[in-house]
Parts: sequence; structure tokens; C-alpha cells
Amino acid sequence: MNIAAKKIDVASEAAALLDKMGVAKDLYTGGDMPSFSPVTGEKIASLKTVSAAEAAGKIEKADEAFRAWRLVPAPKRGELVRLLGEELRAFKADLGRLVSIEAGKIPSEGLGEVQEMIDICDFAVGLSRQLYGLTIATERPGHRMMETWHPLGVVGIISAFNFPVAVWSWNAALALVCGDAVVWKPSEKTPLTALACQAILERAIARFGDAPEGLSQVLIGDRAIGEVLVDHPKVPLVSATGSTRMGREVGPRLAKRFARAILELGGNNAGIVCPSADLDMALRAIAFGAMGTAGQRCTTLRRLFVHESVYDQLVPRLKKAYQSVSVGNPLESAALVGPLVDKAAFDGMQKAIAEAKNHGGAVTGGERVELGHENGYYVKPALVEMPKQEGPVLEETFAPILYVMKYSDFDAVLAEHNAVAAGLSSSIFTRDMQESERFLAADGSDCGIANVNIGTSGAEIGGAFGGEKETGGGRESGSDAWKAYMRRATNTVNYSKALPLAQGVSFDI
Ligand code: UN1
Repeated sequence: MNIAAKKIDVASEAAALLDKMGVAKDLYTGGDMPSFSPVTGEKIASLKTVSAAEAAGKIEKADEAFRAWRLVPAPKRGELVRLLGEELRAFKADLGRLVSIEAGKIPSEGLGEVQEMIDICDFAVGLSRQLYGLTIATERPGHRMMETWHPLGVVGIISAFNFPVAVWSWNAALALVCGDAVVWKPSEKTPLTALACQAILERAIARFGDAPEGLSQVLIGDRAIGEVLVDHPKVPLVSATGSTRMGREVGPRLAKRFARAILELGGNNAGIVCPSADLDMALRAIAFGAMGTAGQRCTTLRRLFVHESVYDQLVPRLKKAYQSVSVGNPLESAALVGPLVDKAAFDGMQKAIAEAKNHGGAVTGGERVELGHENGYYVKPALVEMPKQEGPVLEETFAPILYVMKYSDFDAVLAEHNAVAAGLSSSIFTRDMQESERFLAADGSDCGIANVNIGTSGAEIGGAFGGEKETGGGRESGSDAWKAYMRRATNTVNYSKALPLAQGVSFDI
């Protein structure tokens, strides 16, 4: 295989896509920050970065834009997001392809990610007419009490490589209808897709006509630039997606200045396969949940508890699926599993597998698949049968490793299920109502997402997305997650001629 010839292909295809989406060439050529494609491991662009002072300037600019945007009626703000949804529909194939190039996703997952963006835009447009407050009964005669939701300010967004565009849109679409400005610090591993999103939003802004300048900003840079965003006094909310390690740094810094945080951090998601489960259904759900996106979703299935009565029926079939799953170049083949993001991900996976072996794990798969790209890291997904939940099973390794364990007692397996630090997503496979209801009850799964007879990954945008414990507690996307992007004012109006004090207090002067 001629690697030199391929090199030109991926980089020039990325450039052609960026050009089509309206990204100026000088933003990604001749700069100091390289972007790589995990598909071949080669450098595909060199982006211009911002200095700390420039980043602060962009935040100030966004704050000015916010001050005007907050006065635009919410349904009109919704019109901008409606146009964004239209632009995303028009560029779905191009942006999806760029996601495949820069994040290594297979085509249907690259497109699926853009679909998720379109869906959240539709949701936000409807929401722009439903930013409801309450009217509350007061204890005083001739008074009215109500709740009003106001725009909050500049929303900082820090996103990860694995959902390089959708996570921005969950935040940006809601923030924009809520009357906020957005400043985005994308992952250093996926800056090109961020430039593309910004260009697509700018098209929508141009069609909208009179949005204030600077409403949406992108900060291309490293960790120090992320810190400028986290520490800036004019950023009242930062929504950060990434590792628990990152959240441990971002959370306290925000708390120190009393800014809000939406943290969407690690997951160590588990599934339980009960005696009555539909095993065909479970098999497919487990395969997608554990191997899909090469195990690089925060919702990826990482632990599986299988009841002893069905273990010997399910696990050999699963192993077969692991052995036969197609691993390959997502741009050139119909493979179901694309590359890991980089060498560090590959090394982390090998380390976890070695540790699992030390704890008595029996491994199927996990080896590198050579596709002729020295710096492209393709692996066979690994299924590891573990005698018990210990060692690497207790931690999230961002790679396709599924730890499989046998269980016999339902209460004990529920306890095991919850005995990890993260609390993002979970699922149970059962046709027994008592088991499924227990799983969803107060003493059931302790995760932010708990599913029955579907996998842990691939959540719809309509629900609130996020998790508990070391996952960080934040909620993004659907349901009432919008409330985090606004400030709530409680208003009491006295339309009587007297001034009764609450709680019966008298204070006559
Ligand atoms: C993530 O991996 O950071 O539920 C987000 C899912 C997707 C989002 C994942 N809708 O798998």
C-alpha cells in the first residue's frame, strides 16, 4: 500500500469538505496546532491557535453579544436555531464525513452524530416557545408570585473528541434559544469539525440577518485556553465533557468563582442479562453497546453481568461476534469498527488487558489489526471473562473492552452493578417485570440513564443526558436541561393597598 499517496487523500478530502462548508483555508493551514486523522494516523491540517489574550477578547465579545441577544424574543431566537437545523440538513453528508475523517467514526455513526445535531435543533426550536415559568400561590392577600426564566450569559463549552460535533450542538442549540452566547473550546484532537460547525452556524446567522456579532466563538488552542474559559468572570456556566480527571480540575475552579458547571465525565456502564432475557435481542444490543464507535462513547457498555442459567448460551455467541466483527478503514470499507483515536488509547487498552489477565481474565480479541498505517491504531474489540469485578473492571478504559461476569443472585448483582465510581448509563435485559422495575427503582441502578431491553449507548436527545457520582451530575440535551442555561427570578407583586409581611411578622413604624 502506498502510504504517501494516501496521505494526500485524507488531508485533501478534509480540505475540500472544509472549503465546501465555508471554512477559510488560513484557519487550518500554516498554524501551530496539528490535526490528525485516526483513520491513517497522519497529519491533515495545522490550525491557527488563539493566545490567552485573544481568547479573553473573544469571551468579552461574546458577552457583548449576549447583552443584545437576551433582549431578542425567545421565539425569534428559535428562528436562528431553526436555520441552523436547515444548514445542518444541507451539510449532513459533508459534516458526517469530516467526523469520520477526524474522529474515525464509521459512516453511519458520523451521519448519526449530525442527525443528533439536527434533532436537538428541532427540540430547541419548540423549546423557544416553551421557556415556561410558574405562577405560585402566595400566602398574602392581593399578591401574585411567579417565576421568570432569564438568559444567563456566556456559556462555555468544552467538548471531547468522541462526539466532536453533537455535544457542542446540545449545548449551543439550547443556549442560543435561552438567550445566551456560546464560546467553544473543542478537543485538541478534533478541531477541524469545530471550525466546520462554526462556519455552518455562521451561515445560519447570515440568513437570520440581525444577530449580534460574536454570538458564537470558537477557541482553538490547548489546555491553557480551556483554563481561560473556565476562569473567566464573564462565563457564568461551563458545560464540560471529558474525563473524570478533567472534571476534577474544572469543577473546583468553577465552584471557586461560584460559576455553574455541567459536567459530563466518565462512564463505566454495565448491563445485566437475566434468566428471562431475549438473548437474540441482548446479543445485538451488547454488540453495538460494547464494540460500536470502537468502544469510545462515554455510554459504551464496559461491564456485563450474565445470569449463570444463560451464561453458556449467550457468552459463546458473543465471543463469536467478537471474533467475526469487521474492523477496518471507515472511509474505504463497510467495517463496523473503526480506529482508536491514537496510540495513547491503544496503549491504555493493552495495559488494561494485561492487568485483567493478572486478575484471572480470559481474553478474546484485543490485538492490533494492521492496515498498513503505522500510526493508525485498529484493534479487535476485546471480550474479557472475569472471575470477579476487580482491578481494571472498576475503571473506565476508553477502548472496546467488555468485561463479562457470571452472577446468580439479583440483589447481589445490583450491588455489584452500582459498586463503581461512575454512574452514567446502565441497562437490564429481562422479561420479568419485577426485575425490570427493581432496576429502575430508588434502590436499583444508580445511574443517570437506566434502560430496559436496550443497550447503554445511543440515547435520544429528548431525554436529559448525564450521570451521577464521578460522572459529574450534569444534565444536557432534552427534558428540562434548558433550565441550567437560564437564571430563575422569583417575582412577588403586591397589587393591594396594604403591605402584609410574610410569616405574619409585624413591623409597624
Ligand atoms: C458521549 O459519548 O460523550 O448516548 C455522548 C449516546 C450518544 C451520546 C454520547 N447519544 O451514546
